Amino acid sequence: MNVNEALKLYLVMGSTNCPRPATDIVKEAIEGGITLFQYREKGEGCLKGDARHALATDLMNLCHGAGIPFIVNDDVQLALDVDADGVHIGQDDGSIEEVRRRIGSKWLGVSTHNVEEARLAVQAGADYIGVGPMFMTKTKADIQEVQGPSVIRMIRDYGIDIPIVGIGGIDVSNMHEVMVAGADGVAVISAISQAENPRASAHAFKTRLRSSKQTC
Ligand code: 3NM
Repeated sequence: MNVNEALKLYLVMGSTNCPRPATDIVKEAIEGGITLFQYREKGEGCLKGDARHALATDLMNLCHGAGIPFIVNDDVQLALDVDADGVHIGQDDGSIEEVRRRIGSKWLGVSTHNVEEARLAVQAGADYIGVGPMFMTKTKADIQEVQGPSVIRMIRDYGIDIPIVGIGGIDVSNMHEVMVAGADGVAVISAISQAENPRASAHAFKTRLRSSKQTC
């Protein structure tokens, strides 16, 4: 699968984002049509050690059973241990070049917030960049200032053409703005992981994405 195809509907989550078992949520989200998954085990009460490894393996098996690539957030060693498809890192997670060296040809995603960070991520060998926060979010406390989808437009206007996924406060009602700004897809945590019906939520995103594509 191409990276830009996979980025269309990117579910990001770990056990702390879920009101129910993470495996149930991911199973339902897969049925609803997510195209990529990132295991992001963070925050108070997050799993560590064997439990973290076990959940990563269970979620990766669910994803791979459905042909969906499995990415690990930050934890390069875990990604290598379970043989994930890729790693996603933030600006404070060490050198991008060093992570690239460790993971070889696995996919590498980097969180960016402006043109300069995007430029450096591309130069260091990222396969895709996340750009956020698109909108206000309650899910991540230490977010940068919300600049909205226009940051993606600025990054595209600068000439950066690698796959881009928008993140932060995205729901079905505002995702179109992210797509028309030049994103290949949307990354969401709460809109799917905390939805009453994750399957229906993912399905609604997919339906909206199809109509966005026609107008992009
Ligand atoms: N990164 P939700 S915003 C993990 O701006 C993350 O880089 C962000 O959660 C960034 O979809 C964010 O629930 C949280 O708003 C996204």
